[in-house]
Amino acid sequence: MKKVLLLTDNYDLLLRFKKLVADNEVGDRFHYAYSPNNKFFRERYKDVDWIKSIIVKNNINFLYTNYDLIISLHCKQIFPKELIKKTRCINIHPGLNPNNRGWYPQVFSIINGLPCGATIHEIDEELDHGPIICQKEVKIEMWDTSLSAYNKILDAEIELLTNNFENIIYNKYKTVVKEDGNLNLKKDFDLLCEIDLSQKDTYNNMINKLRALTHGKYENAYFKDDDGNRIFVKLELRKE
Ligand code: 0FX
Repeated sequence: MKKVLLLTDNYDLLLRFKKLVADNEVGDRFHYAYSPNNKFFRERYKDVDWIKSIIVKNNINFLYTNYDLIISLHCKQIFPKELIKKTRCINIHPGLNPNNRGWYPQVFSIINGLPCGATIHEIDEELDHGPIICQKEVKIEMWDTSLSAYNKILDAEIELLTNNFENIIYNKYKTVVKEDGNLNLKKDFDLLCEIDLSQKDTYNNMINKLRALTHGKYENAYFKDDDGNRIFVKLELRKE
């Protein structure tokens, strides 16, 4: 039996995934890797052997020769066609496919009202697309920001992994194919961030936009002052 490779660029999820592997006593089957342009991982793991950086597109032969399952847990690299044809690749995605596939699903769900959640699916040639293994919807409340919604989604991802761990590793699941849905890219997120102060809209839409762009330390939403400087905006919401 070949090994399983977990590819991730998310530190919190890596720690939670490792605990799952330990709980299931399958540590000897797993290898770990991250993307070389991930500065945080590069610094943190420069002196260890158990996790390495890898450029997926440059290592296709190595990957399919050594692994019969590759799991992307928020890995920022696109898996090449040749790799996904030769070995089983699955993606843990922070969105409820096929709604708002792609970049930051909860941001777009807060704005367009489409359902949000977590999906585990086989990787095909399109982004966040492919036969669905399991998924869980997460309810976004009126007082959620992008950050609070995102935290619930990460919990849902871990719950799905916990409940389907063995089935995923041993390829004992049935998949469901859904319609294509919609896709948002990084450029769509960047476009959302500039606020046009002269735009007229309902309070509902304006609050939704600002809470969708409120995510902890990140400076997303902004307007420009008379000198062209960006003034960043965040929204604080508190339920009584
Ligand atoms: O890793 P990830 O949680 O997810 C992203 C994509 O949304 C996902 O579809 C893809 N499968 C995965 C590989 O990459 O993204 P992140 O860790 O860069 O950001 C997490 C959240 O932080 C994001 O949902 C929104 C927020 N954020 C992030 C950045 C970099 C912001 O609000 N502003 C930012 O500038």
